[in-house]
Amino acid sequence: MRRVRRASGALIARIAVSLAIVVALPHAASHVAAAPSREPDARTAILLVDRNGVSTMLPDGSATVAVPWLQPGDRDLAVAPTGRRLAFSSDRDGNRELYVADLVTGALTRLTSNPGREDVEPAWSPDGSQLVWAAGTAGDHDLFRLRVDGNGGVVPLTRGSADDREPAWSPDGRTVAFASNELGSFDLWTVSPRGTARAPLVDVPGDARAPDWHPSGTSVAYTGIVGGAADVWLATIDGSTRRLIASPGYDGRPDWSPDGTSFAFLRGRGTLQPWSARGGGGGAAQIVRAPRGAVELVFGRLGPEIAPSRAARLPDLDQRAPSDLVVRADGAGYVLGFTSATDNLGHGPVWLRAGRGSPREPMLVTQWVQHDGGRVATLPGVGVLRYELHPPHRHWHLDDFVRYELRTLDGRGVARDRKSGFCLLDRWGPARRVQGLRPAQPRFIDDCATRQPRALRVEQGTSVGYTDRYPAYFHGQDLPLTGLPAGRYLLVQTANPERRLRELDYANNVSSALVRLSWPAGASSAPRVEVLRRCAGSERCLPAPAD
Ligand SMILES: [Ca+2]
Ligand SMILES: [Ca+2]
Ligand SMILES: [Ca+2]
Ligand SMILES: [Ca+2]
Ligand SMILES: [Zn+2]
Repeated sequence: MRRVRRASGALIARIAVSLAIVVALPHAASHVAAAPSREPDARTAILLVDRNGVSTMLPDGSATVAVPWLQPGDRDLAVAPTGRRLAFSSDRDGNRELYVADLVTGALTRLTSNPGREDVEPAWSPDGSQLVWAAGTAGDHDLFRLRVDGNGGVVPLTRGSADDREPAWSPDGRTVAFASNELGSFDLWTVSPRGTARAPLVDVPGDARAPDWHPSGTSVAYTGIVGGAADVWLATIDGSTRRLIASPGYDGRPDWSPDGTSFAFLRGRGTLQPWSARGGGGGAAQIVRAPRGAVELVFGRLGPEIAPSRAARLPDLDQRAPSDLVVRADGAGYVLGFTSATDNLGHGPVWLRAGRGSPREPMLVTQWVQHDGGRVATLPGVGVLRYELHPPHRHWHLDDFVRYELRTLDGRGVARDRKSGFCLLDRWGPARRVQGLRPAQPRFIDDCATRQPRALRVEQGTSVGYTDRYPAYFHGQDLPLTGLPAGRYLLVQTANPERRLRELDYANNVSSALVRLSWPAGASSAPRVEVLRRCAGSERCLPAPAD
């Protein structure tokens, strides 16, 4: 087993975080960070996985917010009983492996390194020190156990040709329930955490998958497939089974709330939606309408740093499709310029306060998140401001607020922007009109501390309903074309690319344009760039079949 902090996951380590509540503050505060006071208690929340990533919400579906350090394709989420850590599986390093995220710092640890097999479905021990999980290849998995601190090695719990899947550690710690096809079809089994005493849990009708222990330890809810119908069933350890929830479509993947009074499950035909019901199966209701469908749904007790909050007014950057593409000569070659516009369509401002102790130190940025009632939460370590010496700027820039790339249609990068800097202000104009969005009074009308290279405090940001619009060539905002073969390319613009700034959602941060590059008068004369399509909300603005 290897433990790796991913190099390319540097962003993760930097998403530090105390979204802790601090005192109400005056509008023009003269200090940058008041001492945050932690909210001590964790809150019950739901984590929803869809094809764009992971979001959290309150159990009633309100206050949905994206989790910055999880990516599309991450799944099998399991929140530690202690609330501080999240285990999951991901193929972000090329093969599906287990990871643990620290929910306070966002720091990731990879727990497995088995390129020849998938490592999936982690389940916590009740004390939060160990995981059991399933590892193997299609049709043949086995269960294993490890200590999350890396001591003690890996202990196999099952072996043989059966497909052993979806382990769930019992609340008293004594046994692990799982699904296995050892007797032909999938049934519920148990094994001790030492790998002994493998035995059927109960005799179930039909097939059984995905068991989840009730916190009392006296029953498991599971997906039962009987006569082709997938429904949520309950098996008690005294040997009885009964159907808890049924509908004509799929009902399955039950997950008990931490207090055992309700469970979440997935329901639907084709596209699945998040539902919950009371413990006995009554009161079934859809939690929220998930526009992209739901892949997975789990309960967890989350600390205030990551728990959703109805009071937090987070921003939501929305990158408009690239516009105003224009080619010009640059030294001996040619570059492509374009306009970039990033709207804030969220519930609160992008609000950045930077500070330092002396002019010799770096200007470190903290994100401030406004809460209803005037309180503010702080998120330190979200970036660095740099004083820009070149006219007409001569003020403080945030690097890497939007990233620009030219890619081939199969996604290979062929050109990146030079380091683009940004001064976020409300002066660049209104965001595009969106129903229900009420633009705020503009509050960021300064000029990023112009001609103050020795400044100790700089505030910048974007109010709700405003945009950060940068025209072609504005901040070195162009991409080199010289030497690129004629053909079709994607111009991709990504706001907040490292996800250092906390937002409501990240799926709308990317936009792209499909362009055709040609060299009508040869490689030593100006090329031509023609826009074929423009797409907001997608980095893959691919040709329509007719193109
Ligand atoms: Ca693996
Ligand atoms: Ca096996
Ligand atoms: Ca059903
Ligand atoms: Ca966004
Ligand atoms: Zn500037």
